[in-house]
Amino acid sequence: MLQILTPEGKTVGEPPLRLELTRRLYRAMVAARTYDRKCASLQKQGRLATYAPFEGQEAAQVGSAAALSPDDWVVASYRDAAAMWMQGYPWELLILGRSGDERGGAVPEGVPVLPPSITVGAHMLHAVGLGWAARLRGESRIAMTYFGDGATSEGDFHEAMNFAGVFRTPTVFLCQNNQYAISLARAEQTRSETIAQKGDAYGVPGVQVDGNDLMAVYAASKRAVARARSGEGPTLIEAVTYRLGPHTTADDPARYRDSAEESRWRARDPLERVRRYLEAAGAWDEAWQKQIEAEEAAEMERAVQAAESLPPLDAGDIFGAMFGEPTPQLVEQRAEAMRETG
Ligand SMILES: Cc1ncc(C[n+]2csc(CCOP(=O)(O)OP(=O)(O)O)c2C)c(N)n1
Ligand SMILES: [Mg+2]
Repeated sequence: MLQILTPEGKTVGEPPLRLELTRRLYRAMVAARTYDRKCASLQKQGRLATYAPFEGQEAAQVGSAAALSPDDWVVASYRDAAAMWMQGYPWELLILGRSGDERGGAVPEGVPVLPPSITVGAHMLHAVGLGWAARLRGESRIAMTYFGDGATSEGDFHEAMNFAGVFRTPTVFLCQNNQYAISLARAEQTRSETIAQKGDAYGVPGVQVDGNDLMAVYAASKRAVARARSGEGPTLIEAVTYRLGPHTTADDPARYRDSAEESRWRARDPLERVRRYLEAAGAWDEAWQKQIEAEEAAEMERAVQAAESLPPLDAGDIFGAMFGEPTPQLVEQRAEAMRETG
C-alpha cells in the first residue's frame, strides 16, 4: 500500500506536492469538513433530507480531484461532494440537491461534473462513456469516477472495467474503500484480498493507496491521470480509508461496529496528518487555522443562504427535467401533481 505521509505527519521519500499546494489542499479539506458538518447539522434541523457524511474521506477526494485538469470529468456518488466541488460544482447546488430540490442537479455551463449518483455503481459506466466520447472527438479530457467498496460487487462495475480495459478508455476508477457498505463490513463484501486486484481480471492496473494520506492519493492519481491522457488506458485506485460517521443521517453505526474501531481511525484523521506536516515545515499556526475555519464557515453560510433563498420549486417543474419533449404520461402526471399541490 502506497503511503508517503505517515499518521505522524512525516514524509517517506520525496513529497509529490510543493508546500504551497499542500497548504491549498489542506484548506480544501477544511472546507470539505466544514460543508460536511454543516450538512449533518442542517439535516438535524429538518432543512436537508437524508445526508451521507464523508468525514474521514477528505484526503481521498481532495487529493484525487487535485490531480485533474479543469475540463476533466468527475462522475461521482452521493458521498463525494468534496471531489465534485474541487472540479467546480458549487456548494449551494450540492446543498440544494440534498434538500430534495431538483435544481441542485442543474450543472452550471462549463462545469465538467455530473450530478451525484444515488444508484450504487451505475455512474461508472457513464464515466467510461464520457471518456470514450472525448477520445472519439479527439479531446484530451479524461474522466475520474468515484465509488465505494460495496459498488465493486455491482455488475455495472465489471461492465465498466471491462469496456474501459478493452477500449483503453481514459478513465480513472477511484474506489474509496471506507470499510463498509452501510452495515456490511469490507471482509464480508468480497473474498478478494484487495479491491485494487480486481483490476487484474480486466487488464486494468490496480494500485492500493493509504486513502487518508493526501500525498499518496495525489501521487497515485497524478500517475493514473497522465496514463489515461496519454492513451495508455484506465487505472483502478483503491484508496483505503474509513467513514468516521454514519452511513447516512438515518443510520446508527453503533449497531454494527465498535467505538474502539472508530477511535483507531480517528487517530488517522487525514486533516490532522497534513496539519502536523505543515506545522513541522513552519507553514501552519493557530492563527491561520482560525482564519481559514472562519472564512470557510462564512462561505458555507453564504452557500446555505443562496440555496435557501431561491423561490420555492413549482411542483410541475420536476417533470421537465428528463425529456426535451415530455411523454404523454409525464404530461398527465404533471397535471395531477399540479391539481394536488394547488
Ligand atoms: C443499485 C443500488 N443498490 C442498493 C442501494 C442502497 N444502497 C445505498 S448506499 C449502499 C452501500 C454502498 O456502499 P459503498 O459502495 O461501499 O459506498 P459507501 O456508501 O460506503 O460510500 C447501498 C447498498 C442503492 N442506492 N443502489
Ligand atoms: Mg463503502
